[in-house]
Amino acid sequence: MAKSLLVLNGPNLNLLGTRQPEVYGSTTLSDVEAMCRAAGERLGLAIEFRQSNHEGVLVDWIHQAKGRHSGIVLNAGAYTHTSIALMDAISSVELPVAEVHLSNIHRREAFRHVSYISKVALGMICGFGPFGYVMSIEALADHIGQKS
Ligand code: CA2
Repeated sequence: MAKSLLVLNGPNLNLLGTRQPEVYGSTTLSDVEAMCRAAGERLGLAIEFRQSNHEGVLVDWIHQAKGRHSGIVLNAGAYTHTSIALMDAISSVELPVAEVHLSNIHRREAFRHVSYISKVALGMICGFGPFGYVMSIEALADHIGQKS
């Protein structure tokens, strides 16, 4: 069976492409999903793509990834800067996590400079818009030794 990656999106990312295009661009979350699926196909990886506005739901999905997925691409949205629960969930599953942000969080407000996810992620990509998701998938594919 093909290896798979879980692509998880946190709060408000369902609004992508519909509000604040000056900050987050005009690409919708469905467009991002299509880009991830295309990258997965190219690399021979199945992609499961999800979004939730609820912290506990994201925690549950991270737990369930153990044994089902080979890695996680995570844009935790604003929970990035607050959630010890998500950090602990990532530590507990021992799966490689690529943290991704559409915007460059280090060019923005000081409260966005702190990431609890970065403390446990394999690596982090930010500031490249939706292409960051594709880069994250490629980085995880390389990390898990997936050859296309
Ligand atoms: O840059 C990113 O990807 C963020 O994770 C996006 C979060 C933000 O809180 C993080 O600091 C950085 C916000 C996602 C909200 O997305 C929206 C999209 C369109 C309209 C409103 C919100």
